[in-house]
Amino acid sequence: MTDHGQSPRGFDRRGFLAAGGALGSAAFLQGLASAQQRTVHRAPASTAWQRIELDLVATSGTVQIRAGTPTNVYRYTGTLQPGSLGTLANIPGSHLGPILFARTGDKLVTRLDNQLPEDHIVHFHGLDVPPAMDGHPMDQVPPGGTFEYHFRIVNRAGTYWFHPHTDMLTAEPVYAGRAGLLIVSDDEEQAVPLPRGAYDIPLVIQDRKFDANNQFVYTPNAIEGFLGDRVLVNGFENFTISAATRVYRFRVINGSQSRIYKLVWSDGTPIVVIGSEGGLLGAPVTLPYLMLSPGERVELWADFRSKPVGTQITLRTQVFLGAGGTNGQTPFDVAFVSIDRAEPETLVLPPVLSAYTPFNPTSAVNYGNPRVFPITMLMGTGFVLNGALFQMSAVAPNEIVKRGDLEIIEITNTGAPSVAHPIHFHGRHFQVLSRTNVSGNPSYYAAVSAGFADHGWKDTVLVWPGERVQILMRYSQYTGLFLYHCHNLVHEDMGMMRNYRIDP
Ligand SMILES: [Cu+2]
Repeated sequence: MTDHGQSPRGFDRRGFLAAGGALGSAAFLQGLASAQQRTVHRAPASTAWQRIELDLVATSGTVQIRAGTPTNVYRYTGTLQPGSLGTLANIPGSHLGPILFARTGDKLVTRLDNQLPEDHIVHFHGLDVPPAMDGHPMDQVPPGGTFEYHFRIVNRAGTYWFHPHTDMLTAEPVYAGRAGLLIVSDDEEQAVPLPRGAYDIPLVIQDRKFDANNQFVYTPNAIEGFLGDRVLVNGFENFTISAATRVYRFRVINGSQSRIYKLVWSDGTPIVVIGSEGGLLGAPVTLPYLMLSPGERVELWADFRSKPVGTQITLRTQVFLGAGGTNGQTPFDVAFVSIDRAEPETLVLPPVLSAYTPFNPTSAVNYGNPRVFPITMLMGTGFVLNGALFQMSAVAPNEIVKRGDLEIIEITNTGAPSVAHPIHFHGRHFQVLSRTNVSGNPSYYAAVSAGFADHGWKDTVLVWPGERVQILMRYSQYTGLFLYHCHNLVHEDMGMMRNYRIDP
């Protein structure tokens, strides 16, 4: 521990906070590395699937995020039933978690126990599950209630997460601390020479505001949503990674309410993306910067082998304009990498990461006639999708689709005030087909458009003001009601959410 202190005891406020952040990070990383080591030694999924039984309690508590008074939080605590072969990492000192490691094909049985004084339901974000297991608000349970999820993980390896999806009560519980990760592996992913264990690190980025007594302050508004004045990673301030001269795999999750990030490395190294919401890309993609909106995830390849020991590199978000309100107008240091030891490294960036075939748009059943969902604003209510506020179980005629169909969906953001919206579809992952800046400010657009995280399998897509974005989605084999909504959680709670229905 470095002593930054100037007081006689060596602990001024700044020094204590810096050390606290680093210690929190160290404990987090250590716990995670050992959990991952245990996970990768499991029997391959191709020979046997495993039954994972997870008890998940939605509860409240306090965590020591900053010096002084602990912060009151909402959180999940997780316990695996004996005999479960998945691996669970609870994150000491963080409001986030737990992190469940599983494999494609595993049967996941989750018992949610709502020990909070409000209704609650959990959604496993990114998983292709039957509607009854999707955490629809119609399934939310009252205080003291329980809900049992039982489904097979059919998704490929990737970084998924779970969070509340309660009717009009998603944003604030997530803000108060409720969110966890589900990291899925499979044979294809295991066969790729990538950083693993202590070199494979999730970074959950969330902005927050604290009052003078270290409590979270929540001040949402209808336009920009909620923007904090500091950025936490994995629940810690000044999240610092004590790194070797090795290659790291960072799984970056934007778990913020509303904040969009324009991520860069402080030393000018380009951003190398190897994965998206639905796991590994077909091939690595190099970007000058990366736009990451709430709900979006990427996996980054970060190669520190040529950095001298003693180098400090920062993952930063840069200023950009035009996203709505003040979103993007403040730069932040997000996470710190301190390269403090030399280690040999043999990994090279694989030119091929996975079997990935782009859909052929001419194969879509509605080629030439996309299904259009406009973003507009209803006066007196807020932003809406497809012209109407969320209705618990209703669908409009143009929200009924057919199981297994490949379709082009077009989301337009040309009829509402200039606010960017991350649009998330439950059910199957999709591919981004095209973007057209129809009416957006060209200079604002030019400063962000080279960094959209559009590659690979997606479940959330950022739709910029003035844009028309087309995606290609093959609907799930599961029939029934699924949600699509804005992942600006404040907008979602205000009704920027609709059902679509998959018919047989
Ligand atoms: Cu929105």
